[in-house]
Amino acid sequence: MISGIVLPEKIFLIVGFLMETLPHIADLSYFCRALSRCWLDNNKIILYNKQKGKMKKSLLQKERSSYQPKLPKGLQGAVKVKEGAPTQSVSDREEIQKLFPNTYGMPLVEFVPGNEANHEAMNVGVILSGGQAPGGHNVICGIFDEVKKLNPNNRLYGFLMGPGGLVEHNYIELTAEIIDDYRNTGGFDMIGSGRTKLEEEDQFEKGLEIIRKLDIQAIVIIGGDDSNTNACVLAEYYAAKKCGVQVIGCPKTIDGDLKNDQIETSFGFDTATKTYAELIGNIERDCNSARKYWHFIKLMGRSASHIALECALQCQPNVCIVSEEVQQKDMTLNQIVEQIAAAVADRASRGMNFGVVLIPEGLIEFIPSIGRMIGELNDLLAAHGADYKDLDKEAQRAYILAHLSKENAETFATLPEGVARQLSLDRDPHGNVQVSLIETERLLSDMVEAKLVAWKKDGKFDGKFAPLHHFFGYEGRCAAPSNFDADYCYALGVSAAQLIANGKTGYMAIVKNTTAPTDEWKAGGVPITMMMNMERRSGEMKPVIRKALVELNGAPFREFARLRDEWAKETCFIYPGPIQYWGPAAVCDRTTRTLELEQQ
Ligand code: FBP
Repeated sequence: MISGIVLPEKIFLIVGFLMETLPHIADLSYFCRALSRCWLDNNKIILYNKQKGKMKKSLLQKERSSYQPKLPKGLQGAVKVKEGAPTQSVSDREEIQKLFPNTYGMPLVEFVPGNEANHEAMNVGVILSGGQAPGGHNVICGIFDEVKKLNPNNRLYGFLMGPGGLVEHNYIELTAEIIDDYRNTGGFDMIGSGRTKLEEEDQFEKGLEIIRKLDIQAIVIIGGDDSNTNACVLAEYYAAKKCGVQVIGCPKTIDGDLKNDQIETSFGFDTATKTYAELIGNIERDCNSARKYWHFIKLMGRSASHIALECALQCQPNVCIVSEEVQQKDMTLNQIVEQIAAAVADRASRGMNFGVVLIPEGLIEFIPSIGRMIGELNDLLAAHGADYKDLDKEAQRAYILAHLSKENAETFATLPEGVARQLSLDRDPHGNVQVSLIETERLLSDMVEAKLVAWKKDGKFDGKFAPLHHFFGYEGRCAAPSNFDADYCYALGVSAAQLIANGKTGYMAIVKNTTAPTDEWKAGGVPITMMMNMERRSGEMKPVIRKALVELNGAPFREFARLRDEWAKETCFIYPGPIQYWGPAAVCDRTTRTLELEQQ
């Protein structure tokens, strides 16, 4: 294998090996283990360098790499911990406490300026989990810079392709050279991501093997609600076994649904919504120029409608459906269709045969009758998935119709076949329906069209309806982080490193007061158990972090509800344009409308 390696890499391999083994020259077994480890590690880095060598950086990427994220005062120099009162979970307190006896009830933590102190050397591992979100690389850069600042001998290991990397022992050491390549960039490609669910004891034990081997003191899991729930379970497991391994979480997801009294926003939401808003604004302008199409735009957000709502506030489309409202008003699919068709017909009556409709990706599960049906289907697939999987398409449909209750079977039967099929496919490893695969935008526009044809016959519609379809999701998940996300993520990384240095486990890194100037942000940590409650997952009650849905009495929704009738009647489009990285702070450092309105 060595013959294929170029000279500097050979030198790297040999020097690394000698540094590792010389102090232990008398111990033959250690010597052999170290030889194989050096060999594997270096080959991974060689592979990484080869791949990197083929990719060129854009001009923006080059310029942007020198951006120095701004830090809150409490994290700028030496740091001291200020502890608050003990905490309680948001509900189901007894059950959660019983399940997490070692990590329940810990206090909130805030970092404030302190005095310099000596820190023993420590190694840290980091994992990116779940869907990509802009800023993930900056979290890792923040962890790296802070652990090196605490002690230059500290090492940071990145587990590859998500939590699976920990279990399968796939990792690289993150060196300054690697880190510098990814500063302020979007994507998770520094170490990759995955959706492996860490929940089984043998996974924890496999993880422990590599943690011991690399002498890792703490693992940081950067993920959404499900991944942070797993981080908490892992923290409890290692604490119960007194392994001396800390686990820290970081709040990530473009969906914006990992937020509560302690977490103001999940990272990535800011950049992703600004990216979608740019695209929606461009479509609105095209729409207002040609005046002949209705654009149906589905937006990511597996459950909550935060993304759709934020984009609506930024772009003022003619219609935006909010799943949480549909659920609360107990609306049927037909009522949603009528609402959109009414807007189309009204605008047509005033000569405007064009418009823009935003649809949240998770809508289908929030239509109460369909939601109930999916709930039963989830339990059915969890219990009988094995027999069901081997059947062909037709037999699967028949199986479901035969096993669902009468009401739910009727709902299933009324759905277009493609949609019903998508709902009966495999769940992701966390038991979620893969809603990004369901073409809700097409389903709705087809049904609106059918309704308009009927209304035309009745003389209730006199216009044209030419729909176009779009789905914006993956377009925004790896965008170059906005200044907000670049700063926020870096501060989260630094906080995570500080939580580790201060001996915390089962905590999530947090940064608050984020609508104030960065200097005034407050960094710290929240015990993950504080955000938990019991929910039904794959047929069983499980402790999970409560997902934050759009609150209909919250300021963002109320603002939308105040304005939406006018947006439907008139053309009130706003064209936000692309994210700006340099220029006036009012443009470059602006947060989301959601955060502005919530923090007002
Ligand atoms: P996370 O919750 O892991 O952050 O991912 C959210 C999300 O981007 C959803 O908006 C979307 O439904 C889903 O991921 C898509 O998943 P995948 O990347 O596996 O296609």
